[in-house]
Amino acid sequence: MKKSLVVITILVAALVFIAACTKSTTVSNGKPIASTTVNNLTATLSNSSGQLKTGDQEVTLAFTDSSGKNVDVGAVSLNFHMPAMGGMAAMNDAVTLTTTATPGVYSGKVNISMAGEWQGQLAFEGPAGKGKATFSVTAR
Ligand SMILES: [Cu+2]
Repeated sequence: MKKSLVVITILVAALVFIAACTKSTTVSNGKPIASTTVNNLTATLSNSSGQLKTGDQEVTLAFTDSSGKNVDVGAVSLNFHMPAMGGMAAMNDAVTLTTTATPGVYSGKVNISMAGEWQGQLAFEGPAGKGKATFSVTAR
């Protein structure tokens, strides 16, 4: 009786562990915030809500070809730029991007300093060549 309880406890612990592992390694693209075409690829920015907000947050940036397959683009940079307006200086909030287990899918962290319209300035260089694009996103 005692022994079977221990076995069950270990089994449950193992299942929880597997679930936790699966969750962290599975790339969840969430809901799209914005997407843009770069060369022959589509770059999609997403997060859990599909909405860029102010403050610290995590986003996912994924590159796909016309068939929807993830494409590794090598080194990527994404900066959110807001031009100067009125008495406010231009603002730049760069996204810190890291690769994930899935080539072509990048995990990003950014601190959006204010609500309003931002220009996403995207660039990459690597196995898929060189690409550059800008797209607009409204942070709420
Ligand atoms: Cu601003």
